[in-house]
Amino acid sequence: IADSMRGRVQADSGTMQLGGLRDYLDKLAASERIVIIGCGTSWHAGLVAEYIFEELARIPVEVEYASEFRYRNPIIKEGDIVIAISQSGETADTLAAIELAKSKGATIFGVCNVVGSSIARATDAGAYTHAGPEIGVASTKAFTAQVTVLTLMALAAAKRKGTISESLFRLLLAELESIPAKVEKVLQAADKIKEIAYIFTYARNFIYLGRGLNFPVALEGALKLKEISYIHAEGYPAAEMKHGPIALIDEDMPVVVIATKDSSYEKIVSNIQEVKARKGRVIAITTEGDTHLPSLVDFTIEIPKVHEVLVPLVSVIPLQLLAYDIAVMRGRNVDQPRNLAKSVTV
Ligand code: F1P
Repeated sequence: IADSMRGRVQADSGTMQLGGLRDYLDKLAASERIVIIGCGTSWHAGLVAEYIFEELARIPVEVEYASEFRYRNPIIKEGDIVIAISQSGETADTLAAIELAKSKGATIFGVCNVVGSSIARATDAGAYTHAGPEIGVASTKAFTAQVTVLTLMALAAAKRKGTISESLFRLLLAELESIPAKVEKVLQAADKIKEIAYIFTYARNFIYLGRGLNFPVALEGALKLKEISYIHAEGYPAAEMKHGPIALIDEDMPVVVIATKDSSYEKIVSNIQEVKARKGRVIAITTEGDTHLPSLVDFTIEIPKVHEVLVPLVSVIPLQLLAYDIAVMRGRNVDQPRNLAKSVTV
């Protein structure tokens, strides 16, 4: 195990420990800017973290594909914190981006699944997700685990900075503990998700829409579908739809909308109305007990109520299942999709 990443992540309602980061928390809290790098699903986890760090700890965050960062001349100053996220810990683009950021004086934090991996060893500090490596190629549990670790980091920074109230801090820690049970609940909707997958097995395109923290989840849902079923899918912030993608909508376009009951609910409902007015077929991820959306959309998949800051941990699950079911129904090898490598080391 890399010395710098020897930490365990634990959350209970009273204490919080990020072992491998503990010595660096002051630095994290004092930072004026955080740059998050990663590829694929790890980049999406970084996008979720951007919302959470900015909301709770009020630290400006930029999120960049490591595969782009490494080939330009990014402005990194001494004192900047770079958080590298990687499931495998071996992604060549992320490793190269770390080396570049290091050469410019940044402190590097890592969030990795694989103990002792190259990325873990290249960082100054970090936390293992302890989710274990993915069995298949496409990242699924890694996303949830990465977002959990990043949320704990943001909470720790927010607590040190005093940008979060004690009551919200405790509420979010308690809510984090309730996530496994809520995920279990979503898994009980597996049969319904299968039925929806059956209807759309041979769709040629999909659009995924979300707002706020559910926007990166929309990107992730689209990526899972592309990776394992080879269906063309695009994710957009719901409000971006009117700036172009709306031209694609007709009765042959399934649109997956993450429409949970949070601060952007009213707005996302109006986005759904825009899609329905153009005959798009809407599959909505809704909050348990929502009686309005089922009358507006074609299909709903309910998830339990979760605090808005933590909603990606639960809202991503039905999208992963939908992609999985469609891929299986199309006869794809979900564990070993064509053209994809478990770790992209070139
Ligand atoms: C990044 C990634 C995965 C994706 C696929 C290819 O890997 O893009 O998100 O599902 O496996 O690699 P990593 O740096 O998170 O290991």
